[in-house]
Amino acid sequence: MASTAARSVVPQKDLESFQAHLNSSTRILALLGAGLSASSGLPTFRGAGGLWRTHDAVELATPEAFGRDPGLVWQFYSYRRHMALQAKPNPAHYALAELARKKEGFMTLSQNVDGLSPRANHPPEKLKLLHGSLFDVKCSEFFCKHTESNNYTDPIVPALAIPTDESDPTTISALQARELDISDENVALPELAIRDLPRCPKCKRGLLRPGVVWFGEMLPTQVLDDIDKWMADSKKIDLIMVIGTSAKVYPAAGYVDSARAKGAKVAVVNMDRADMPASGLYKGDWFFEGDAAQIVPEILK
Ligand code: BV8
Repeated sequence: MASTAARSVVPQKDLESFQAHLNSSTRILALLGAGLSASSGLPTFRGAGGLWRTHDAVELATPEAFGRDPGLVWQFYSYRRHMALQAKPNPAHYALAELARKKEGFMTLSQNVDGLSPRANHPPEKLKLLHGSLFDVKCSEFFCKHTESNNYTDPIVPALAIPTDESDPTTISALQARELDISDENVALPELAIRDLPRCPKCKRGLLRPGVVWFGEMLPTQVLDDIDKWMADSKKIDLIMVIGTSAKVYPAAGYVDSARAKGAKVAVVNMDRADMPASGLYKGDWFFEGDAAQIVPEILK
């Protein structure tokens, strides 16, 4: 049976010119956004994915929201932890990890907090998580510096367990009881008492909070320093790939301009050509339109 070569999703001319540049590049940046994980089943941050129940995700991702209603914010993050743990890295996560292993001067800047790049064995020294991780937690008390990394306990406390549909007599055991979709505003959200939320084991006073960077918060200083060091290198930057991001969140999006200022060509991978900022700054030298999970493995092979 003749083998059916995988249908190329990228115009041959663009593919050839991009790959020629990639192969001759030594210093390469990749800026990743939620679109990279869309094919792993995780909703993006804006557009349809940006709403959680009746809340705009951007509004829940703030210290003010946590101060006002820590239970609701924890239910939002516990749901995302649960979904991210059910999801799997897709071929694009693996292709980027592979390139990072092959190319000495490669650095990935990810805005994603879903843990999928680390689970695709992306070399940690070449992966900067600009916005933290759903699987880090830290104390919300300013004076307490308690932090925990790689906390994959799901749910992190019993009160945050995803409610199940006990009314369905067909389920054989509780384990198979259907989980309710609490991202649907028509599904009742369990009431939570503050005492049921995760408490800091160190100072015993503060509530633990998700170890992500909320709007209005500084990005992790160590991450910023590492990137500044990498960027400060006198050598030019040959290429920045801008993958699955609306490039609207700063200072992350600012790295595209910084890379271009150091000579980088820009390759954009996005499902929607219209979604990139209209400003010419993000006019890519290459614009690969479509699903990152399909395009990235193809252009990096
Ligand atoms: C700060 C963690 C200052 C939480 C997130 C200028 C300079 C500095 C700051 C600002 C500035 N202007 C405005 C600000 C403030 C703000 C900001 O940028 N606001 C925006 C809304 C304008 N920035 C901040 O607050 C930052 N902090 O600057 O602090 C400071 C200084 C000193 C002292 C104190 C403070 C902090 C920002 C970090 C916020 N946290 N995440 C959480 O996840 O819950 S950001 C959040 O948005 C996610 O991390 C997400 O990754 C990120 C960006 O979104 P995208 O990844 O791009 O996702 P989006 O849905 O937007 O787009 C998806 C794209 O994929 C689309 O284009 C779509 O077409 C495409 N797509 C979809 N499917 C596919 C696809 N592409 C390919 N394949 C597919 N299948």
